[in-house]
Amino acid sequence: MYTQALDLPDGQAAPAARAAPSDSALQSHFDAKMERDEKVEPRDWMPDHYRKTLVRQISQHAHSEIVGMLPEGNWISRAPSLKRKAILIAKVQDEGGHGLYLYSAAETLGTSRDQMLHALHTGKAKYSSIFNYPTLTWADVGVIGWLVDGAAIMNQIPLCRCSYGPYARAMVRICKEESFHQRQGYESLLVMMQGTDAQKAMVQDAVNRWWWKCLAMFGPPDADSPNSAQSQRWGIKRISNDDLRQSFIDATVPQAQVLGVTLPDPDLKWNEARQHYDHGAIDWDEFWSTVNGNGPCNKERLATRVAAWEEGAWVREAALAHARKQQARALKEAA
Ligand code: FAQ
Repeated sequence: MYTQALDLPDGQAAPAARAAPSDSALQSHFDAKMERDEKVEPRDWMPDHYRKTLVRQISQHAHSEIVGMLPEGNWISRAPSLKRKAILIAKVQDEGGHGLYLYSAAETLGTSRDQMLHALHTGKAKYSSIFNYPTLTWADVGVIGWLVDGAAIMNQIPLCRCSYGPYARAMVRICKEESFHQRQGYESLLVMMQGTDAQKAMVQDAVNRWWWKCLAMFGPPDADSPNSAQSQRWGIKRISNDDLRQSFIDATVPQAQVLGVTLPDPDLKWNEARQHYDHGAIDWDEFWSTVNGNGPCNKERLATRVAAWEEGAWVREAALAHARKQQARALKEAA
């Protein structure tokens, strides 16, 4: 019978403490696995730096999903119809679910959810720059779906092939849902663009405000991206920040044409030789200022998350008390 028990047939002594594989043997085993492009699973040995990089990226990603609920959440009570309200509630709820899968994936690396949330609430952890901008009109909700979710999908499809199994598997489901989010945003803009001049102007204004911020979402240029090279060697990131940004621009320009909006970049032009669109310069000073806490909504976003955590304390306490009662009852019944 198959067993994982450690007992041995009678009379057979346990082998004298088998020598633990040396760090260099473990490293070679890990390197060979990377070479074969195999998945790393939670119980596998991994270098500390690989583990730390994953915890950093996955927890930042989880925080982005949770903080990302806020800009659109502001519009749930103001959605223009019951249909749009139902869609928006479902979308915001999906983002919350993505955060939870991602916290779970990060927990498999030995960092607790409390530790990750503490880092977020004390301003030590990063989350995507994009969620520090305000949603001024209803058109912003459509543009977030079209452009922010569109950029997120472009960045996240390659993460379905990430070398770390739990992250890769979480991303498969997340990408399916993000793809619905992108389409609903685009569809709501298509409807607005068939409306009044004021509605069309509202969409154009939202595109003007979000376009450059979405390009910055992909992270700094490759030459200024300290983590990219190692993350690509480890198969965590499969495609570089600049290449993903370029793919996003190339995919989005024709969509903007169908929609009938202008992307706010006078230097955006098809380059026949490169077979890509050239584009203007991104304001990286503004990006870093936002990443470092000085964007228009950083303080508001963090304060909202901290308040939600504090106001939810009674729910966590009640759930724990209930679990303890159930455990005590089960023990009593078993006695
Ligand atoms: N914002 O060396 P790199 C979504 C930081 S989810 C803030 O290039 P890396 C769904 C970076 O952390 C959106 N910080 O870093 C949704 C690093 O700092 P650190 C989030 C940024 O990790 C839609 C430093 O700059 N998606 O939208 C940003 O190799 C609608 C140097 O950069 C993910 O998190 C930024 N934009 O590449 C929800 C995807 N970019 O940590 C609601 C997973 C860079 O060394 C509504 N993450 N930084 O202190 C990734 O793919 C990568 O982590 C990158 C950055 C590409 C974001």
